[in-house]
Amino acid sequence: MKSFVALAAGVLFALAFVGVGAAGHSNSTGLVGEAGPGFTVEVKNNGKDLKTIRHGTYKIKIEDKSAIHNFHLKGPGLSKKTSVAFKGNTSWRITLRKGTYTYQCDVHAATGMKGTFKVT
Ligand SMILES: [Cu+2]
Repeated sequence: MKSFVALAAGVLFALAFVGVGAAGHSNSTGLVGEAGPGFTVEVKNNGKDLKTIRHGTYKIKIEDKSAIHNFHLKGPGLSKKTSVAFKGNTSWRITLRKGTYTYQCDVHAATGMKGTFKVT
């Protein structure tokens, strides 16, 4: 009886853990690239501005919030972008290698609508 209680507690703990993980995912967990609606472009990881990240394969959600901007991510072995006219959400599977990656709006990069992060 004692071991059954322990087992049941373990299963409940595991279920609670999975539940928390799933809830976290719907709350912008992971990488998000955002362009617009103003003249801003950013990449966040779990809600914080991304500065550095380990190399590897990631899923990144792209939120292109304006038809006058696009979101372009480029760096070692990678160049992916939404079109300027596109407005909406999409997601990419990307492989990040060691180095520096730049994200920008191609139309307004020259006026500062860009940023970088490092991959270690
Ligand atoms: Cu722009």
